Amino acid sequence: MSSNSFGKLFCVTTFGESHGPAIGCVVDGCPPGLTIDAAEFRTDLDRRATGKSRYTSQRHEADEVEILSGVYEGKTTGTPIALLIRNTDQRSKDYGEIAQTFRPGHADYTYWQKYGIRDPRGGGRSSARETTMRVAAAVIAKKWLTERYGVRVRGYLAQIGEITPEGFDWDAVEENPFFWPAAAQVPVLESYINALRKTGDSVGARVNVVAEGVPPGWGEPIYGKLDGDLASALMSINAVKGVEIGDGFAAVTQRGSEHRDEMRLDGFTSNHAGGILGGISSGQPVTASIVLKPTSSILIPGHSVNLAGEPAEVVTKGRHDPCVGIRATPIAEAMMALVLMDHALRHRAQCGDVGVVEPRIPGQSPS
Ligand code: EPS
Repeated sequence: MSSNSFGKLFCVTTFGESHGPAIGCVVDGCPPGLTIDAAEFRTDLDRRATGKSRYTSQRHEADEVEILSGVYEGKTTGTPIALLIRNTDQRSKDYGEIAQTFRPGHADYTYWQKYGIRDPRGGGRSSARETTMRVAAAVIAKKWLTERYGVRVRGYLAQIGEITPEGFDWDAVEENPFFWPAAAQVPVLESYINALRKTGDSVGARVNVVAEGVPPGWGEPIYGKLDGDLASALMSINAVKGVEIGDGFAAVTQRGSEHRDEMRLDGFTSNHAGGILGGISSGQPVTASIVLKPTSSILIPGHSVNLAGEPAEVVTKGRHDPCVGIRATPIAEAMMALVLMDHALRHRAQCGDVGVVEPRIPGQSPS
């Protein structure tokens, strides 16, 4: 299977299946001298993990990272960094029946059509388990971006089903299992998901991600646009069906006089563009939004076909998320950070000598 790597100068390759012995990644191109140790992966891996609240899959993985290479005496050496996480809580018998059928809305059918063989246990390679390694790789990228440029990447759940935030507070986001920015609504979300679980169904969600402190100049026109690479990276997250940069699809009803972000010497007056103009960062916060479809593995019986070419009815057992968007915030942050780090290195390689060009309109610094 190809296309398991992405990034040009900061290149991440992931490997492994949901119910295999381990998942892992190789991060190639990290500059030498970055201090990193295994304990630093804990926070973001826990933010993404299953089983941390009753509103996600109840699979319990320790997600202990082993650093196999590329780090000596606590510092990156510039050589490939290999990270490994052993799978410990697979329950493959849940997938006994699914091995013979295709879950509607899942990658089961397309993997089968493409390869003629598939690992049905836990969805194999198509499982969201793979996103663990994106988050792990991005711990390195986030740290480097913050230390080197003061960049801060963070996200939040911006919609679940019909519910949107009533108010906004970054501090609230990390204080509830939904990454929801309005604390008063958390009980509403809890009842919503509890009721949804009882029906055996699932629901979609929207996650917003913002990178503050990105300097102007990152991104390469024409075929290496920052927004192009960001859209591709975000779209590669399991279950993502839509990506917006800046105002995204809302731009369809806007006028040019409204959408353009006017410039004053003391700053831009708005950020409809999402911090990217002509594929290059403007110095404004880089903003993106993703839509995740409702989880396809649900308890409500659905029509399908089996391997023998007969009609079949599918009910998915196992420990599935009623809404994959609930724990997608760290994954969206990870993809944003990985793309930004790759482009930071690419900009430095080609244009490192250009330096600061005047006039420079101040961007917003991380708050
Ligand atoms: C997933 C199905 C579930 C989730 C899994 C993603 O796996 P299982 O049926 O083996 O419990 O738990 O998520 C993770 C294990 C993870 O770490 O994110 C799927 O079908 O994508």
